[in-house]
Amino acid sequence: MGLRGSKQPQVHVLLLGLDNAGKSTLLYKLKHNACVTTVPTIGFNVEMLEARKNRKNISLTVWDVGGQRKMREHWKSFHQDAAAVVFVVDSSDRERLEEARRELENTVRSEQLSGRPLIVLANKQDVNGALTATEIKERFNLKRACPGRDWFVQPCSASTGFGVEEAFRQVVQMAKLPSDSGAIRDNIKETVHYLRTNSRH
Ligand code: G3D
Ligand code: MG
Repeated sequence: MGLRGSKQPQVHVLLLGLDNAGKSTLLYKLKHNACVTTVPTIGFNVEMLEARKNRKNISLTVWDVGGQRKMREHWKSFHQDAAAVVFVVDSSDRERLEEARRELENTVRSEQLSGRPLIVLANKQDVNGALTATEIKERFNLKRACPGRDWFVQPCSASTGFGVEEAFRQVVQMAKLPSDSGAIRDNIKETVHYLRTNSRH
């Protein structure tokens, strides 16, 4: 079914975080819980998921564009349409925690993403010695980093599924519905087309 034919609101969500944080695993888990349509991976992963918000069915398009760092500049208008940002952290990787913090800082500083709700996933909670959600919140100093923005830290394990549904519900609850969903539908189609023609890997 073409995207254009769908009447329900479409929102898109960016799935960000360092490599190895668990983004693809999380997307796979979500897909098996709630997937409607999938688009093949072409240097990035994208899944469409169904949800209910404000007593309406909505379509959530979750974009995992981790491998597309070099194309970031091309994503500006696309970022402007993001209903929410999900930032996945490997809570068991203390060595890269500072790198993750810096990456998150860059993300929240991005003008295109200003004011977008932020859901930080403290992933890999199944690993012994993983930092808790509270520890991540404190290490990342989220209170200070996120003035004027809704944010939430959810502990989860993309491998076991612990916390994944809660994370998804939180994303749906915090995502901002677009006032003009038609514009976003077109944008998704254009973006997929753009990535298909420009992906080099
Ligand atoms: P990315 O897409 O963010 O780069 P991936 O990360 O989803 O590819 O995951 C990177 C590695 O972390 C994978 O291991 C994956 O199985 C593992 N992983 C993801 N989420 C969890 C989790 O919640 N707990 C644990 N223990 N491992 C997790 P491999 O070994 O396949 O590279
Ligand atoms: Mg990946």
